[in-house]
Amino acid sequence: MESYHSHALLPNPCGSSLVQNIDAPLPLAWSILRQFDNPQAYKQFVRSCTMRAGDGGIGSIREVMVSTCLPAKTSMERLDKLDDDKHVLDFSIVGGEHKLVNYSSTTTVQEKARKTVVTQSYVVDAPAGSSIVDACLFANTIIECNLRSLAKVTERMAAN
Ligand code: A8S
Repeated sequence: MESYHSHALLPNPCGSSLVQNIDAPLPLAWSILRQFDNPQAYKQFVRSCTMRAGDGGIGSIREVMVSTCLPAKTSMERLDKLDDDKHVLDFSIVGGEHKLVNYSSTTTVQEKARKTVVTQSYVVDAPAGSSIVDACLFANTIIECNLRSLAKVTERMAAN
């Protein structure tokens, strides 16, 4: 599983890996996470999402509208990998109005003692005019929120 999180090195990248435990079955967590056309199912800062190419399979492109509270407006994102057997999802940011340059990420889901462990790793380049450390701190904060929200949503569904 760890080999999925080794990203190719970009010119000036930084990256990180975040882990979230979910007290719910893996298939439920994966069913929410795998919907590339519905990121707002758990991503709190996503206002809406429009498919620009494809219907949610590999190569699909979505345009995400970001909440007004953030220093970003839109993000164009491509699904690079979706493996329903190994539970791996890769996507890259290919455009939009925000500061994450050359961002690409891998998310894996694993089962541990009837619970679920989600790991999301990413790489990103330093944006013009702000430091790589700031870019990483920002990305980490968003991803931590997303993963916590995924846990909440999944656990709530499991309880019903
Ligand atoms: C993800 C991870 C991130 C998404 C960030 C880091 C983003 O959607 C938000 C604000 C931005 O400035 C960049 O897995 C961008 O979605 C919430 C629009 C890409």
